Amino acid sequence: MKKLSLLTFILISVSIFAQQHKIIPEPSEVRAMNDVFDISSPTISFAPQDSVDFEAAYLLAMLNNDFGLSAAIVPNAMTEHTIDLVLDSKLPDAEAYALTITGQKVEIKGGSAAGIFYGIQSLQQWMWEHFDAHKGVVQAVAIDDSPQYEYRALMLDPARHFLPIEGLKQYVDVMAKYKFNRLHLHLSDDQGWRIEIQKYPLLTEVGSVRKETKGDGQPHSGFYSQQQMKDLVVYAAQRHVSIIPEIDVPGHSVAAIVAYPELTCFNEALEVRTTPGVSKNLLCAGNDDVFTFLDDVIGEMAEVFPGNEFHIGGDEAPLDHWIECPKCQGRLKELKKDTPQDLMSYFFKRVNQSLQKHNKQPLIWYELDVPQYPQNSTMYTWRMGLSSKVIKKSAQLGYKLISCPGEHAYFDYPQFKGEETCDWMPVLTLEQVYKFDPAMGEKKREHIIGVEATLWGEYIKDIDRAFYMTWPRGMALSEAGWAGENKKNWGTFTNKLDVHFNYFDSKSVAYRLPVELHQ
Ligand code: TNX
Repeated sequence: MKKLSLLTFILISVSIFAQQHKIIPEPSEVRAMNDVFDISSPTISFAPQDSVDFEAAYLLAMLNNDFGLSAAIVPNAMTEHTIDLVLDSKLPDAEAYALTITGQKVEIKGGSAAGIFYGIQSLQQWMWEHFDAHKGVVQAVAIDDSPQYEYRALMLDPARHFLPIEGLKQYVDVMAKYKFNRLHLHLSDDQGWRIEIQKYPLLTEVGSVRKETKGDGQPHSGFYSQQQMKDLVVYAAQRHVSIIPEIDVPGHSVAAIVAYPELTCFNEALEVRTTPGVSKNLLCAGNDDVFTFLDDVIGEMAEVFPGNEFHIGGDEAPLDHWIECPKCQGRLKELKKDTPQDLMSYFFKRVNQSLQKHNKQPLIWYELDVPQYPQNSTMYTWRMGLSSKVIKKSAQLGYKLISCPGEHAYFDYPQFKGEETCDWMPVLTLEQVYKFDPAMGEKKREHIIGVEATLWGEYIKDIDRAFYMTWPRGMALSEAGWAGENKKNWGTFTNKLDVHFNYFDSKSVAYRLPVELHQ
């Protein structure tokens, strides 16, 4: 009888342990075990040929700085009582990991260095709840985990308001903790051109300067040198985040047009915009110099951004000027087409030729009235929502789809009624983000490769505001991208947030406290 009750006690404690973790995004499987590991002065070890030196150094800094331990790195130690980082090709995919803590050792296996990096994030978050600082021990556990979607992104918009490079690095630091693996940078728009292009110096000399005659009177000008961006690419890659550059064409191009007005249909002299909105001034589809310009720009950027994903915009390009322009009309005749939307298909076909030359694939904001995009395109479903029509049409036409619908993933929208943004934007609550299912109720759709939150910058004037608008909604989105629908539970999620906020406080990272959850 006594034995039985002890067993019952153990079983109950194990199941309580299983409930008690606050890891975000929710892992596939967490099994707490009734043992502890003495982690007060651990040795971190790995096989040198595995090239996980960065991960080991990252783990060391985390244990020593955040938990006050005295960890050391000894390659090839891997004996009793070490923390081993091990590559394991048998895990389900490259980003998968298995974290095991027993009384004897800690082992973090990863499908690649990325998997090990994610295992380290889960170890840190596990320790927030299960590290006993007095005794220097951590609760034993076995966590097996892998992502639902391969593409998990956040987007920043330094085009509208420039964000200094250091802020982008801080942003990468935090997003990597929630297992996001892409930072999409919207590098050009009507309100600014933000990346140095050596062949076209006016893009940044003129196109990056906002003259604040209207607006808030602050100078929101600036640009990134190619070297700064190369550094960011390396910094982010170490944290398993790839940078996706975007040049938004043929619309949203006023800043480029200010620098080179001959690229428009009517040689328009404009000013860099300081107000939000959609401009009718497009790059001219009938002018071959436009495609030479884009070919040059893509060529230089291809050297800076080594990934094969390249976003070329495509949103909100009213066709009025193309309809009025004789060169565009001539082009349509050449193509033997008669609707101006066909010019948009033509435009992206030409741009895609430049991308292909550099081994890049086009990523494009989906506009449903455009008859055809290049076959190798990845489309983003944005403010038109995530409807079954979009999902079906993209599948039929053979495009990959990234899901970032306004009603779940527009982080420029206010988080509660009355939050300072602008009149037309609907509220996007934490719960509404949490409800986001990229597959819309179906188990999985092969062509939906991932999710993205877009933090449009018209009202995001500095990086602290970007953090404040991102977190904790980014935590909710990370569960849509990583954990998947059958692992999500709103109540469990909200109970996890407190330790994350403590961590943000300790690092002075801005976020919004969702006070409505406690009312
Ligand atoms: C639409 S979504 C835009 C952006 C704006 C945003 C504001 C998309 C592809 N284009 O230019 O910043 O709405 O929410």
